[in-house]
Amino acid sequence: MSDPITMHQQKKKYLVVGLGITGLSCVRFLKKHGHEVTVMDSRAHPPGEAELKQYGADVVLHTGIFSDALIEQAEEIILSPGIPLSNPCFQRALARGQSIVGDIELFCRHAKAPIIAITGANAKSTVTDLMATVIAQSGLRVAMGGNIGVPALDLLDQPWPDYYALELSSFQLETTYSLSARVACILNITPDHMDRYDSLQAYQYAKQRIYQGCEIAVFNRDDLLTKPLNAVTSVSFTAGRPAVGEWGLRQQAGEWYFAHGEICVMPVKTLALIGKHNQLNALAVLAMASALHIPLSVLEKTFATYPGLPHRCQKIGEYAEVAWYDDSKGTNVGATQAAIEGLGSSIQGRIILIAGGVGKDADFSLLADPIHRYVRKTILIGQDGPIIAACLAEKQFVYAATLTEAVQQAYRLAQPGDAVLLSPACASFDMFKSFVHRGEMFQQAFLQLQEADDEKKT
Ligand code: UMA
Repeated sequence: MSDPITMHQQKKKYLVVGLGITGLSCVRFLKKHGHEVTVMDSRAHPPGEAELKQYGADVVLHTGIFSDALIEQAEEIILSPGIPLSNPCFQRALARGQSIVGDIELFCRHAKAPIIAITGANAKSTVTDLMATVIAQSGLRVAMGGNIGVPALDLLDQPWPDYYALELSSFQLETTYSLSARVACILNITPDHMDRYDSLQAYQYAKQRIYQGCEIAVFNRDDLLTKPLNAVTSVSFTAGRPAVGEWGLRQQAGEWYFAHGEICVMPVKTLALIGKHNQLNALAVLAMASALHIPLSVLEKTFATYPGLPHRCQKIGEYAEVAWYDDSKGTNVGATQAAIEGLGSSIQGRIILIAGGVGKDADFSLLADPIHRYVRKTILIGQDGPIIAACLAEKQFVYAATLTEAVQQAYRLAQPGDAVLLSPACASFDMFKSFVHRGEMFQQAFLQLQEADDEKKT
């Protein structure tokens, strides 16, 4: 199975730390190139244990406490993103002068096409996917991966594309040194993963590594933490009026436009995705795509049809003049607030909201105002439905025992021009396996409702 060693190198002794999907992709890649690989994972039975066997008996897996002795033997250590570099074993290895890199660094050393790199605390999957769709629609070949779920090294098994579109997490960026992206973008930086970083600044510094060696940096003018800390050619976007050379929003004759400097380039209503947050996402894509000289006509066509990622304010259909949206990924109050405000301000009627589940001690009173402004009725499900109810007036909500019952009630309560929105503001595991499962059940119940209704009519 081994290809000749092509990695500007000879056979080397690697230690792969972590056997999740990243670790497995590293083993696959290194073995394919004829290297010697040992694996170490702190878990007794890491997820990749069974699959590892197919890479040969010589790939030994060590589980349990990380061993300094094993680390010392390695010529290079490949660290999975879930393991912090701050772990004392790896700090000792660095002090000894050992090289510790991540899968993205390995990828960058071998990738033969320019990289579009995207990070942010929120929306990085949507922007990466939209950007990849724009590139594909322009007739170029694109391979997408990274934190979005396809390990970057797996992309090297595909024919060379014209561009790689990578979603990168701060964890991945910590161990990446040779990114040198054609375009690198930080969408936003708000506190996240504070169990891993000492401060917001430490998190910001990890994210800022995306700009290292890039040709063009794209940043969010409304979020100064995203602004490159070092001198680099940059383009910014803003939800406000854009300055010369910048991307933003302008109003002309009562209509809102995506604008470049003073020029209105496309009506905002072209974008099928709803909400202010998605307008910012589109502006980031406009900034990146224009840096790649992709024609506006391609962006217009893609924006008009791009449906978004599943379960993120995804329009799943229209029935009886009511639009239905699956925002099962709305697992916290902030996400549901954004979904209600984004959808509420863009429809003629009002929202029938389905919410509830495992509330994780959140402050649901923050939902009272958007619900008051945009929601006709809230249908509460799940374990913490009553906690949400406590923040609402009695006439504002009803309970449903199951999601299917909630869907049926929503259908009865909705009026033409309204929208039904599943955005639970809660985790799903009281009733479902995951937010994906919850979204799928919602979509299934919506289909069944239409079938049952159509049968009645015939
Ligand atoms: N772990 C141990 N001991 C080990 C190794 C791992 O306890 O020895 C734990 C980690 O602490 C972590 C979990 O196992 O909780 C998974 O870690 P991993 O590095 O093995 O993860 P992978 O399966 O390789 O998945 C990773 C990303 N996961 C993380 O960064 C935690 C995936 O992003 C990514 O899709 C995948 O690589 C491919 O690039 C997920 C994620 O949650 C979606 N990312 C975070 C986010 O988006 O906020 C950063």
